[in-house]
Amino acid sequence: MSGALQRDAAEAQRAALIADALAGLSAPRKTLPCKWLYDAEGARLFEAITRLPEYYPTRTETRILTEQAGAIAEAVGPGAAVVEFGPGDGAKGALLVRGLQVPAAYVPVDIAPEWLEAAAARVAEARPGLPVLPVVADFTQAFALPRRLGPAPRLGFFPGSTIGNFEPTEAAAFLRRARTTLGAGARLLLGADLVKEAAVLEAAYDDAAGVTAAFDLNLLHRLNREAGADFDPAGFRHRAVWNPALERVEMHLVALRPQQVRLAGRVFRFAEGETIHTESSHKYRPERLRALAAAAGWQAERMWTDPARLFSVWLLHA
Ligand code: AVJ
Repeated sequence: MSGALQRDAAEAQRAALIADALAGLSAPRKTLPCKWLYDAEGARLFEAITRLPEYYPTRTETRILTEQAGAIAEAVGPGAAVVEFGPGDGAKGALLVRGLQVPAAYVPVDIAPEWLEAAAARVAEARPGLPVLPVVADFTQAFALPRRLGPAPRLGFFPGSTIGNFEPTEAAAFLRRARTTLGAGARLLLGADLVKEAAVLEAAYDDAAGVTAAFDLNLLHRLNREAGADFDPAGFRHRAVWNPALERVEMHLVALRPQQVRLAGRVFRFAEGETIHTESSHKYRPERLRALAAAAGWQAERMWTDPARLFSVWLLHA
């Protein structure tokens, strides 16, 4: 991108952050969309989270993808065009295409072009000669696949339990759109974290080393940096709580004392103990995941899990 275009994109992003913050902090129960957790510092902290002893999802899913690589390849068959929604650093995409039987292409899809390059390079290295066709798009909206894919059977890939960040109705909408994007006869390999003991879940989102707390509190630093707010991050603490009725872990920033914060010419008041809800991570019982998929036009073909049944990897077909 040219310098001017990059500045326009950054300015549009700042305006969207301010609009979301004004709306979220005006709500009766204060909230902020979790996507704003992932600036450069947030992405660095999330990467550190994936290596924490308490945070089991990344290593468990990687273990399932590694140990079941043969079964996955067999179920998918040869010649698949792999379309990954939000490839991150490409580590899981590389793991997948390395195990598949002669994949036709790898298509990483992300709104941030700088992330796509890293993922594309990593997968190209894992499978030399495989066509890699990055697409810059917001995968929560409709987008077109590259024409060059031709009639190769599509395999969508959405690992990491990122689906858990969506509200259930948004998750169903995403799955329906993915089905439309991938087309008739497509498959989808989907990672979903499973419901388990509250203590295990809460520790995974509130680790002893405080990395997740720093990740959550970075949102206030970001609002100060990019939206001109005057949060005192020391006036808040991170809390992770399992909500058994909604089967999700919620992250909140809790005000430690009454305080007020200025943002874009407005003043927001916090009572002691009042929270900003910053992220939800939904966990899925297998029967609920199957029902969610079915409501969006997908049939469950296979489900793989680990011996402790912490995490699930699904192969769905349209
Ligand atoms: C990136 C959505 C998979 O919900 O487990 C981890 C984000 N937040 N710790 C998750 C997250 C705090 C993560 N996902």
